[in-house]
Parts: sequence; C-alpha cells; structure tokens
Amino acid sequence: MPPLPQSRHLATQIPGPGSVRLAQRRAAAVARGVSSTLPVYAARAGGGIVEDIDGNRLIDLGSGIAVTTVGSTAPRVVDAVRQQVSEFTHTCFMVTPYEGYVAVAEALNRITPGDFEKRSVLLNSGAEALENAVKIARSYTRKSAVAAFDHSYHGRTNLTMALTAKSMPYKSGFGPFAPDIYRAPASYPYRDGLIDKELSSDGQRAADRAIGILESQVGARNLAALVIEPIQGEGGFIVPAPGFLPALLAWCRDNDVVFIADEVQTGFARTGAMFACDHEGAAGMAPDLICTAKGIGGGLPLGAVTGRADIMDSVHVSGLGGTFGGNPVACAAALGALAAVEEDDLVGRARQIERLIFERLGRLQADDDRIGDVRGRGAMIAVELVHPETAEPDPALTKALAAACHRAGVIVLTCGTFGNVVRLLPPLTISDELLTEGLEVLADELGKL
Ligand code: PLZ
Repeated sequence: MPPLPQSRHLATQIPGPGSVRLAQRRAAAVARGVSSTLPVYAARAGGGIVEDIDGNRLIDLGSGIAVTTVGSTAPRVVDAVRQQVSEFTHTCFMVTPYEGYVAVAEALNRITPGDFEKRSVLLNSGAEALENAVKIARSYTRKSAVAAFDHSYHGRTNLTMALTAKSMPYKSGFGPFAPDIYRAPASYPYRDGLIDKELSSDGQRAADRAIGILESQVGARNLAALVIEPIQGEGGFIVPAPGFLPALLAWCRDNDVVFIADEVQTGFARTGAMFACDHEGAAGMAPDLICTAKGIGGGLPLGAVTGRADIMDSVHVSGLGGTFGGNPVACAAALGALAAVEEDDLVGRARQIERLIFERLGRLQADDDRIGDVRGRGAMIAVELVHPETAEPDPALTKALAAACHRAGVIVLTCGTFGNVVRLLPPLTISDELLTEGLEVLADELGKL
C-alpha cells in the first residue's frame, strides 16, 4: 500500500457517498446508544491524518480520544504486533503466562512517578483500571468509602459511572449506582475565578474546601480512596490551581486514604511529561496508585493499575485478573509504543506542540471574546467558549464550531461539563504544518460563526 499522504484533502462532501451507505447499514445493525463524533468511516490513518472510505483526508486533532499518541500506524507498534500475532494471540496470563506482560509491568513500574517499589496489574480498558484500583484500595485499607470530584470522568461500568460526575449522557437512566461514593468540589480556576479570585489561584484553598466536605460528610476513617484526574479530561481539560493536588495527596497520606490518580487520558507523554502528576509541585508528585490505559497500548486495548508494592500486594492471591487482561498482542503493542515515546522523545514533542497551539490560540483569544479560557498542557489543550457578557457556557457555538471543522476536514472533539469546550489531542507524530493548518481552519471557522 502506498504511504498515506500527510495532507488535508476533501474528495467529496463530508460525509461522502460511501460513508452515507455505511451509515444506513449501521442504523440497522449497531445499537443506537453508541454514537460517533464524525459521520465518516475510516479506511486508513497515520501521522496526523485519518483517511475515510471516500478518499477524504482529515487532519487528526483527536487521536481517537487521546489513544494514538505515537500515531495510528507507528512502525514499532505495527512490527511488534505482527511478530506477536504470528507467535500466539492469547494463552491467558492466568493460565500460561508470557514475558510481554511482565515486561509491560516492569516498564510501567519504571516510568510512573515515585521511586519506591511498585507492582502493576494489566487490564483491558480505562474503566477496568479504575474498578481495580478501587478494589485494591478497599482491600488494603479495609475501608469502603471512595471520594471523586465534580467534573470527573472515570468510565461507563457501574462503579465508574458512580465515580463519574456528569449525568447526561453517561449515567442518566442507568442507575442504581455503586454505593459509598462521595463527591467533592474540584479546582476549576477559570470558573472559580468568576466568583472568587483567590480560590482560582490558590490550590491549597481549593483543597481545603474539598477536604472540609469529605471530613464532614464522609470522615477520613471511612474513606478508602480519593480518585482524581490530575487534569480533568471529559470534564473540560481543567488544570487545577497550583498546589491543589499536592495538598490532597498530603491529606491522604496523613489519613490512611489511598490517592488514586486517573491518568488514563493525561498519561503516557500526552501532557509534555510522561505523566501529568510529574508537573505537580517542585519535583512532581507520586500518587499511591495510578490508572493508565488509552495511549499505553499504542492503539490496542490495554489498561493498568500501577502503584506502591505494599498496597498492590495487599490483595489475596487470585483476587485480581481477567481472561484478556494484558493480552500478548496488546503488550507487544505497548512495548513498541513505549520505545517510540522514549527513543523519539515524544515528551519533548508534546511540549513543542503545546507552544505551537498556545501561540495560535492565544492570538485567537485576543481577537475573540467568546473564548473565555485557553488551557491545558502539552498536546492536551482546549478552548472554553462562552457568552462574552456573562461568561455563561455556549454549547451551541461549540457544537457549531466542531461541526464546521469536521466539514472542513479537521477532526476536533468537544468536552466539558457544560458541553462548551473544544479540545485538541493531536497525535504526537503530527507535523507542524498539519497542526498549523488544523488551527487555521479552527480559527477561520470560528470567525464565520
Ligand atoms: N478515565 C480520565 O478519559 C475515557 C471516554 C469516551 P475507557 N475517556 C474517553 C466515552 O464517551 O466513552 C476515560 C478517561 C479517564 C477513564 C476513562 C475510561 O476509559 O478505556 O473508555 O474505559
């Protein structure tokens, strides 16, 4: 197959005739509850491009929701997967184990924050990682309550729906949810600042507010774990005020509460550090347990919990596992993806991408007061769109902007508790040219609305 040209190209309208036909088949075959952001069906992807079955080439600023960090056809991933499938596709690690699983666990123990002894368990998805982290924390502490935060997203299984804040579309109608889950206020500097300037810049104060609520409504003696995304993803790419996360971690340490960082979206080079926790405090912060998925599998389904050996090993033998967890093909892909991140300095690349995006979006914000906030880190940057006079969220504009970008051949995603955030998550293999072009399209389309 010829290489995929790294250029935006509109061969037909979006969607083209092939995608329209597939949409009809889909409507008769696929459950309606599963939705798609774009109406086009993918044929090939790689670098910074997704090509659809009608020959349209779209600039990828979404990475399949922060998964294809190393690209969708990274040579090291493709080669490793090919090799592994020709050897064996599955034996089950709980039946006859294999080296790939051990090697991925070793790698995760090495690259995650904290220089203490660690252990890892491998799973199939982000939600499954969160489920297991909570199991492990409960087993270790012999307590049952779990705290999560406003604006959080942790998955679509029963326990992770309970952890997730937003009702529509994730939870509505799907209850009852797992019990003993409590919610604390997050640090949301932009929106906090509209009411209380100090709260927006002082992470300790925002943490004190959350801790006060947890102490009065739950009590640390009942709390097994606190679960938090170091940058909230689906909630709107919310970077907490400096000091917020370290203050929560310190409180957890003082109160025998396991601090679980959900780095499913932020992890694996995405934010311009290997993990978002590395940005916190002077020397980074080390959570007790860290959940990963998305990017670590190089596009194949893989999740993991990594953490302090004493906590991880508190679980009885056979208490953790699953048929597919740490599938050998997914492990081969993960080792290929990690080699790409480390050998090609994709952490550094994410920082370059951050500079490029902030520069362009900063100029855009200066000219357009509907952009209330530009925020994020690395290749995880978003704009929050508002009604300028009131700073009320503007989800209609957000939807219109995303749809206009899609029609123009640029994949952008939306997010946010109020549905008013356009987020950018390009693969770290995208060229500066394609990224710049994608940002120009975004700026042009916003200007037309
Ligand atoms: N934790 C922080 O971002 C997945 C969800 C898309 P799974 N985010 C994308 C959707 O609408 O389903 C996510 C996340 C964080 C956990 C998860 C869950 O990861 O691999 O989708 O289960």
